[in-house]
Amino acid sequence: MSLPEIREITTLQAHILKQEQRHPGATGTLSWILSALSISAKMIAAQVRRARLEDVLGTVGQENVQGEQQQKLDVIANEILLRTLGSREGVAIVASEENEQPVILRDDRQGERRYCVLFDPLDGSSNLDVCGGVGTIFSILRHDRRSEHTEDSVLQPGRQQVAAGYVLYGSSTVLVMTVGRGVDMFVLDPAIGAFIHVASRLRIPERNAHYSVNEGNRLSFPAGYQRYLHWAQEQGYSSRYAGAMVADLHRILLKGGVFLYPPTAKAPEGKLRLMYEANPMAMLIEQAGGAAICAPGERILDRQPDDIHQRVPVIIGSAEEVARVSDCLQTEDG
Ligand code: P6P
Repeated sequence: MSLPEIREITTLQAHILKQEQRHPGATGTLSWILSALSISAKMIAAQVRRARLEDVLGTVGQENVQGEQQQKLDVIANEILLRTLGSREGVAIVASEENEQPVILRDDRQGERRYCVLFDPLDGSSNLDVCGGVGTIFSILRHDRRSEHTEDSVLQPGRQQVAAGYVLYGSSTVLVMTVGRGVDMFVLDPAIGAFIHVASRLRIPERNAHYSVNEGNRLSFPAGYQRYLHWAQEQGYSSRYAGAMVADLHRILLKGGVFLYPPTAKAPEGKLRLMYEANPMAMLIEQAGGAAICAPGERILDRQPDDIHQRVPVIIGSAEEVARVSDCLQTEDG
């Protein structure tokens, strides 16, 4: 797959500053937040790379708010993000998969613009023990001072995001992000400790005979999803599933296809969290020319949240592939 060619060597830091200079009214607040996320990614990458050596793998023996076994690195990654973002004046609220409630850092009603940063610190962390891909997902919203309760400022639909991205700790450490003007990709060069810009204006292929779903849940999928999987297998589609949304969607961003997490018996609303998994990934894929829905005719980015940890069904990927799934969901039982 040929990526849009990059001619000059630019680091993530330089790219952030270049984007800021394009907006004369920019205060630099968002740049500082993106810089904090970059530092966090480097620190988490260093931890992930040495996990087995420093025996930080495995669980801490307690569950997180999701009722999932917390991996030691979940806790470490969460602490890194809370501390780097906490030092940025422009951050009003942070919300994490690992924290039951949003953390209010600055609650002033006047003053310069501030932001809310939501994140899944280590998505797919159960892959750590087997050296599988894991990732950090982040979403940035403007802080809404009009909220009656400060913490409700984070309950905005995904279309309000000002930036979104992920870091994939895989065979290399890749950071993919958007500030609403296309999708850029960076790769960490561990020799110099910098993210190097490798692609801009990324476009997801319009089609690819490839789907990504946990087939183990298939018997409890709603009929429309069963219809789609039957059709895809009759067409000879390939199936790939890493068990980490970031790893699966990075593959689909670069090669095309569709990622599904339907409602299941265990997760009737779907498993993935709207605010810090589905929304940021939906913004990225739409910015790359793809589609992201939670039901036929309903964009994920239009779903109005009422709880920071709410879950949502997810159909994300190439526009043509998402449309095929949507058609199968709408076909009457017949
Ligand atoms: P399952 C990881 O736990 C995660 O939140 C996503 O990253 C991933 O896509 C999904 O859950 C995997 O869930 O039920 O297939 O193991």
